[in-house]
Amino acid sequence: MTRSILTLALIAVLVALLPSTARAEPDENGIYPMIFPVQGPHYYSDTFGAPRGGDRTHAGQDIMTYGQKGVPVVAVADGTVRWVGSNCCYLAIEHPDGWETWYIHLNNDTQDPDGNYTDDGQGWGIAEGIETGAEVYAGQVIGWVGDSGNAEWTGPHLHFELRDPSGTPYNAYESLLAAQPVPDQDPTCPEGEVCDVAALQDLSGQFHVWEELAWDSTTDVFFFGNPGDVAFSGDWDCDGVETLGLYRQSDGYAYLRNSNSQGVADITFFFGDPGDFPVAGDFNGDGCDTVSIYRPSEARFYIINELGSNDGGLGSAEYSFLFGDTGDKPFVGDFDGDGTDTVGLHRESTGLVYFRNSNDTGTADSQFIFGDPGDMITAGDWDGDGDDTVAVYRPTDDRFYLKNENAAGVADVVLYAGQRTGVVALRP
Ligand SMILES: [Ca+2]
Ligand SMILES: [Ca+2]
Ligand SMILES: [Ca+2]
Ligand SMILES: [Ca+2]
Repeated sequence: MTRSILTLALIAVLVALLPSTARAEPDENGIYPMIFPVQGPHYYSDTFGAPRGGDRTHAGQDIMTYGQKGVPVVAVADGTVRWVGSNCCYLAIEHPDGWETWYIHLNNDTQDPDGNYTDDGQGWGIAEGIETGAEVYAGQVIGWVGDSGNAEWTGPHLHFELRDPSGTPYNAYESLLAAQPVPDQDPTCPEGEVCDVAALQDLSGQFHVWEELAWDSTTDVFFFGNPGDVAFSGDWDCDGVETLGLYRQSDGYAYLRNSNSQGVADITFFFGDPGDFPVAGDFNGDGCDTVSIYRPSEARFYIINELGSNDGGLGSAEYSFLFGDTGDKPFVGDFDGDGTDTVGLHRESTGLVYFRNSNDTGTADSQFIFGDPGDMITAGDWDGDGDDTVAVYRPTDDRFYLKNENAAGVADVVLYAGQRTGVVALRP
């Protein structure tokens, strides 16, 4: 029950098989693609440009919430917080295309245990961690509707502005009408099931492990190894918990750890040739994962059912077989749920995924296209039904796309993951 792997080159996106929300500009109809900012009952009419006293005109849209304070406000697109008001409560987000969205009159009142607000201006309606420079993703809660600033004597509402890269306000009315809801928030893993989650590696050598694969789920973050180490995962001590392993090309060693936490490796051994990929899994169905080898220059897998130890070598392969094409990246999974892991390959240039359900030479038992060129693949049992299915991390929009069956088509779940360099599945 494991899988590899990691990855290297980040190829520019060529084909958009799946919709991406990360990079945007108004389309040919003038609509800026976004998530709707207010997550609750609301109404609004087009008040852009309406007179507001003196020579002021209304630069945004007022999204009213029927008198309710505390309605969640989300970032409409990925971006970086550009500024937060020094007195509560307003902020701006800059998006990767240079456009900005402004969120004004967020809540500044205090709430009692019954949920009622006292109009005292003593609250803080900006979400934790939302400060200048913070990265946010489309649909992330950034604050709550209120009546702060010059809206104290009006009904609670969000004054929402969209500004082009020159800073000029842009009428967001049509874009709001066309805005999307926050993506499905159901966890991938049904209640009571045991499921795999994803661990994503970043440039600093930290791993981010989701507690569950769900929207807004928190991650456990810890250092393991060095930046650039190739990550894989497996159950090295046969206790049912899958943990990380690393292959360090610079010294040729594999470093395995038995807990998903910061610390030194529990098991180290010499791995092999610099060009080899580690592939980890339970290739003989004995309940223990081991590290085997894919040698791209030969398109050959070398299966080894024992771990190396004590800085020794990996031991000779029990058997080997040809599968795949030079340049394809290996991954591992129990694709048919029979308790034995087998190998698959991913062609990052095209998104082709193909695998076998037995560890021997032959044609693929399944093949399909999933994801965009440049995506990084892994496989895990995301829904706890016993079979491993594919998922990709997409460097072009920082998202994790998973499927619960091994077939072409759109992802079953899409989660924001942040800027990462590699992905593996594991069972915490
Ligand atoms: Ca274990
Ligand atoms: Ca085994
Ligand atoms: Ca299997
Ligand atoms: Ca499954």
